[in-house]
Amino acid sequence: MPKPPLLSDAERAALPATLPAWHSVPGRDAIRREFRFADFSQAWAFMARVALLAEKHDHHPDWRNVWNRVEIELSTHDAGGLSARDIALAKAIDALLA
Ligand code: H2B
Repeated sequence: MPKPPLLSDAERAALPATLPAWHSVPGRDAIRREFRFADFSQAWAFMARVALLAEKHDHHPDWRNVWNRVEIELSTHDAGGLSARDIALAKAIDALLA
């Protein structure tokens, strides 16, 4: 895939409205969201669904799981920062829980 452009200032300014649950990451051009579930089994089931989404998007999260908690960070490695691919994947992840 060709290297995607980084988000414009206008696209960045729209982020709090379009992805209110996601926050910027200090020191990295990325967005992150933390999820909490009832237990590990539910967290892992969610991760399995995100993994399938990531494959479909050919775009993969940087993430961490501690028992019932899943932390997801999105950034486009190929572009060295946030691109439309991160926004698309974040929206698709949010839609899993809607
Ligand atoms: N995921 C993320 N987060 N950033 C990328 O730049 C990226 C990816 N690139 N998944 C894709 C895969 C690339 O490495 C493959 C070759 O398409």
